[in-house]
Amino acid sequence: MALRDIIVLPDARLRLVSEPVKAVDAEIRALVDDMFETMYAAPGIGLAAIQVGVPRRVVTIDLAKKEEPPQPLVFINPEIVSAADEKSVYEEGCLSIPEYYEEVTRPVAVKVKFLDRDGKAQEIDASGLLATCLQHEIDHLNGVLFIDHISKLKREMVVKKFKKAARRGEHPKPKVEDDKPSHHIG
Ligand code: GNR
Ligand code: NI
Repeated sequence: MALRDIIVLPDARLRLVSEPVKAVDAEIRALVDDMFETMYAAPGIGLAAIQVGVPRRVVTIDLAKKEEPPQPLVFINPEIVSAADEKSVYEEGCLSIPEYYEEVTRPVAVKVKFLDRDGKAQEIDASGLLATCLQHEIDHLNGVLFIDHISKLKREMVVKKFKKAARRGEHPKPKVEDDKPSHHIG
């Protein structure tokens, strides 16, 4: 088990379309173990392999609250089979866009087929936070970020902020909501 580094905006790898897993072997299970360790340490409720720089279709999720026992969920090659017409709004965040949060509208429920960590085909009817999180993670596998679902103005402001932080070699934790013209901060 090892902690892996989480890549952040504007890392171009976040825009890759991840490749399907051909066989759920020891290497994939080691990746899954590292993803859980990294996700719990962050902490986050979900992680896609590309967020640790691995362009494979692997997702980990754990929605258990701090005081509850862990409920680790693994989704390999997940595919949305169907989505509810009804939408829900949730304030999302992303470990690859640290400290930025915005409301995203998505289907309130999705049916997802996937392989489990034994390589066995499974299907799940997800609703609520699990549906939101699964859609957020499956987006990552397709190079899509939650900021792609918000207004262009907000998205461009976030991307600009992270590009500037990267140029300056800053630890990428800008506070986008208190954005001020750069001449005010030097
Ligand atoms: O930790 C996370 N929280 C979260 C909150 C609302 C909607 C989605 C998420 S997933 C996120 C971790 C992450 O970046 N996964 O890709
Ligand atoms: Ni994310």
